[in-house]
Amino acid sequence: MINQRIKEMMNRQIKNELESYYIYLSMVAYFHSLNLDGMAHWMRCQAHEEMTHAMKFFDYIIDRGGSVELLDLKQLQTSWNSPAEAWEAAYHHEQFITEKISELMKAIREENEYIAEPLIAWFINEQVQEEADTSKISEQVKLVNESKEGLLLLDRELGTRVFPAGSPLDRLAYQVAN
Ligand code: OFO
Repeated sequence: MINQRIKEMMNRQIKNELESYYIYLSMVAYFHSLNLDGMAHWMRCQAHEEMTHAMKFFDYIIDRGGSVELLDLKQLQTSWNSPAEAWEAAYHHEQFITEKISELMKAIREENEYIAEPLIAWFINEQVQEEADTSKISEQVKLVNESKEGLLLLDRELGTRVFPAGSPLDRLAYQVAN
């Protein structure tokens, strides 16, 4: 049976992951509005991935005999002043998620809930990647600055991202591919 404190934290983390989904989806719409379809595509993949993250916690709570509680999502930012600002916001958001995952690891150790450690260790590795990706793109967007050619080139490159898993609601697909 899942420890009560860990269950509550994981339910809050489902909300955080769904808010990640929501904010990245909002960025998809923003990038499309600028005709930056490659960036929009990259963020679509990212939003999709965030949904799989939420579902990992969702399924874990159920597997451990706990109850999933879906909390209210807060209204998030829907527009940015520039692509650079949006990418920087994505990077800061990932840093916030890393903080939350680290708090979970700390709590798991305090509560001796070691059975949850592999799941949280997976998320810790994932955050290294997610911070690195968003920080790199954010810096690249700053580098090209006002150059429309540079921005279009970067947009094209980001449009090649491939999301390997199937539906985020398909447990087998996301467990294997993510
Ligand atoms: Fe973007 O991170 Fe989920 O966990």
